[in-house]
Amino acid sequence: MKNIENQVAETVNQQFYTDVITGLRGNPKHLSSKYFYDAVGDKLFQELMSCNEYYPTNCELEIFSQQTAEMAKAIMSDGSPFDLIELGAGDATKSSYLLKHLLQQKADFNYLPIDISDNIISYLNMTLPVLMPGLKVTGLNGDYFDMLKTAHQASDRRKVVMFLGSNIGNMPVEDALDFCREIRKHLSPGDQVLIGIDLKKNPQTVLAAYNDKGGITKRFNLNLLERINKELNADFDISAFEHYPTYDPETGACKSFLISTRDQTVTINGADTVRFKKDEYVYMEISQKYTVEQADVMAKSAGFKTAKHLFDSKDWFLDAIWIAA
Ligand code: AVI
Repeated sequence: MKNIENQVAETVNQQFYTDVITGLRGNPKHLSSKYFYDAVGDKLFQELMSCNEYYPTNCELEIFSQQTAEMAKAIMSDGSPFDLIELGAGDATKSSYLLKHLLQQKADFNYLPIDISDNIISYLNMTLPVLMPGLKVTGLNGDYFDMLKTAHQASDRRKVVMFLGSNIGNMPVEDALDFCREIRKHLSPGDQVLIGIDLKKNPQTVLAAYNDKGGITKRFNLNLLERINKELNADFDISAFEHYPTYDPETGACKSFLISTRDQTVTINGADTVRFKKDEYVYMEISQKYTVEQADVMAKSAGFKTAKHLFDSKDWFLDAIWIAA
């Protein structure tokens, strides 16, 4: 067993190494924000979610806590039994409001959180049934689409797939559409998607959320260099990189970069060298913002019909319910 676990860990590490080398040898240099989330990154993201400037979490929490009944009614649909699947469930704080309400309504459903972290899945499998007696939880640990396939094969109940937190924003627009199309492929007509999408708003508000005064977002980005140092035996001088967030209100693309403050050479894995020119940038992350119309177009292009829009009181964030056509 240990051997298999070691092999899996090695494969994951090999992928990380390949992605980092490919990204830093690319033109322009880039790193993937999916690697932000090691133990330190998870903690920094938690901190970020409760800082003043980072609004998306609170907006979506407001929707889940204040419009629970409306959301639940749409999801319960004709009252037939269903599987409620959550992609990237995290600690399920937001979904807990919905789960509690569905239990009170005596809805017939199973909750299937999917996450690539086995720690998160074990935690949810253990804690949720204690916190919400009567809740049927089957956590699935693995790749989103592999696990969606597993869920599809395991039961013929209708499916409701949740993808919250504007995680869809961490993909460029074309990839986001492909992702939604891929979800659609794993569903049957009438199945639903509940998706959280951050909306275009005052550009200063967006930019401030990714440039918080306390410097948490900066540390969140720089932590990926620390992670490369630790896990891939590299020698990044963290103090020689600056955080540079941007927001383009025309395209809705909010992007983060790290800028090299001097000419420098970094060694990775003891042998691979990467040169940085003074002022050269590394593209780190996109957090795409949409208009409501763009969200509707994405739904339609991916094979869904928009059934409902739920907004927070500032109209900054959208939770949309789509039905597979
Ligand atoms: C997880 N994701 C939706 C966050 C976002 O807003 O793009 C990650 C993040 N990056 C910087 N701040 C938050």
